Amino acid sequence: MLNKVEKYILSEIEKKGTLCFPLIDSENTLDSISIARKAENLGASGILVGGSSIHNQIELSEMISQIKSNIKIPVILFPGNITGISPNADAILFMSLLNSENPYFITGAQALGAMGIKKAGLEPLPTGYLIIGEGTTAWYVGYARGIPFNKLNLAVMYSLAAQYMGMRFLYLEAGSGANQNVSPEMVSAVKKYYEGVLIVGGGIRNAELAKKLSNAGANIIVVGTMIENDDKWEEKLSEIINSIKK
Ligand code: 1GP
Repeated sequence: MLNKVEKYILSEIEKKGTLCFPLIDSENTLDSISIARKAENLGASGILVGGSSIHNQIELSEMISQIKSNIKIPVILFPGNITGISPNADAILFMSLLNSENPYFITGAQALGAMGIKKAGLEPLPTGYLIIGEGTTAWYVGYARGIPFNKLNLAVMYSLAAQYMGMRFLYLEAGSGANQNVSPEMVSAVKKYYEGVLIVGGGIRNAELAKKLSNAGANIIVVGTMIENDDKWEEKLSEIINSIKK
């Protein structure tokens, strides 16, 4: 049986087409409440909170409860490790970094975190996480053997494996602030086979690219660094959201 947040995501995709989930990194963002509020007003469907190097769970939890009291859309954890778990969120991308060379990031952290997630009543969204390319923090921290950007067939193989292992979400990740994004060609190759919710992120900063990824089959586009770094982020986020909706 699907739970509340997953049902909501599926119905939003049905209604709106490709969704945008802004990512707030609790350690780099000072103005998280106002960002979350503005993003919701601009049409974001959910807020991801997380990052590869979160170390302060108390700060994370406080930030999430403040965000939650200001918005209606779900707050979903995007953990890089067990330190990224907070009972205050609505759901968690329960991710396995499938192309890691370190079993800790494939099943170890998951086992350590599972009981806390159960006790907190957090909704787990079973997610295959694939890191494409090299040199980003997620790649380094996760001991990823990055799938080369041009090896579409490798991404397809892992994606289908994720589906066969029961993962209803798949995240193609170029890494936060990446210079190169996951290509529309890779997204469309994966989409031909993978039958779950396809999330794409890393280095997406403008509507033109977001539109191409949406046309290629992305169901959710994640935008993080652009919101943190660009003075015109509201205008650009609005363009992104408008360009990917049905
Ligand atoms: C990172 O995919 C997300 O995990 C978002 O990437 O910060 O480059 O938007 P950016």
